[in-house]
Amino acid sequence: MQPTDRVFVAGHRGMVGSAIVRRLENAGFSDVVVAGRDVADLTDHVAVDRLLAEMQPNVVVLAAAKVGGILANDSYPADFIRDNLQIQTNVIDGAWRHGAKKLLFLGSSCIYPREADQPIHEDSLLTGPLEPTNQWYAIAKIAGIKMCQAYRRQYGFDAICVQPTNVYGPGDNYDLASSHVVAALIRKFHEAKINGDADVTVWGTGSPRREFIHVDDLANACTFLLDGYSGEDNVNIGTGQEVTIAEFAAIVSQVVGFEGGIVYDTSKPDGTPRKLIDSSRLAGLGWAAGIGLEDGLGQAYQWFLDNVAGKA
Ligand code: GFB
Repeated sequence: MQPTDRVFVAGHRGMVGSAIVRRLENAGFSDVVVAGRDVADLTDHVAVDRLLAEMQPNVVVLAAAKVGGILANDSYPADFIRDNLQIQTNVIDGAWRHGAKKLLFLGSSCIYPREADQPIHEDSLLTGPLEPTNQWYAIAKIAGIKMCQAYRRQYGFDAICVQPTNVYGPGDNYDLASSHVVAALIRKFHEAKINGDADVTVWGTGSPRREFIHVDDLANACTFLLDGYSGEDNVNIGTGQEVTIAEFAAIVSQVVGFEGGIVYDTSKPDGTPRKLIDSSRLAGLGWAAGIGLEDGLGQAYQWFLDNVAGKA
């Protein structure tokens, strides 16, 4: 990938897409192109075909997806499988047909079997049953990976696939019904501090383990791979650090400055017990995450204060 390439970032309004746009612009890319839903609904193949015919990107980053936390995934299975299959099919096929030379597809660590050996190596894909709460989203993402691999084999299209671990950072979704745990707990601890509440309710038992990556690290890894990686094998993107949800809640409480207690709502699902991904393939290529969890959470909390807190 060259700074003169026209790079289409699909999903530029989302947390990951917007971080990739920032990263490309900071790296001197002068022809980064985007299209909001008002310009092209990515679930509509006619609209996507027209968009890519006009845009003629050299490189496509597919960061557009219907995403959400554990409850949203569990509550809207049809939306998650349909929207994601449509978006990725339209964009991958359209990118190839309109002459893009490279595409990066963002998957998710939930594509791996629920009981996969830890840390989860890329080769665990399709070796066992999925976590039920997010199987619909996972199946769509697995189909996207297989589509990239098929286009690479049959058409020689340089489509690469990455699997980030759980992502957080500026631009996250803070709606408690659809957010992931990081945004949810920043919001809950902040509001409890402001309201003087005695405690904060955390879903599940607190025992699941998660690995979190700051979105700026993820964007950095994506541009690193666009520059230097071309292969059929998936690449995991993680930090190698995991925490239990209980440990994580204690860290968020401290970052936010909440001094009350934590209670657990065990009527809510825990989801996958553990999903530490094995990022040694990426490390072998020469990349490592640079943002520690507490620093990253401090930045995320500041973004929340500047952009979300106190706003309707
Ligand atoms: O981030 P999260 O929603 O998704 O939840 P997953 C992670 C863990 O945090 C679960 C717990 O064990 C939740 O029960 N948790 C505790 C909470 N309190 C809260 C809360 O207030 N809100 C939320 N949302 N969680 C998602 C998948 O799984 O991970 C997606 O559903 C995607 O498909 C994404 O793969 C990366 O880590 O469980």
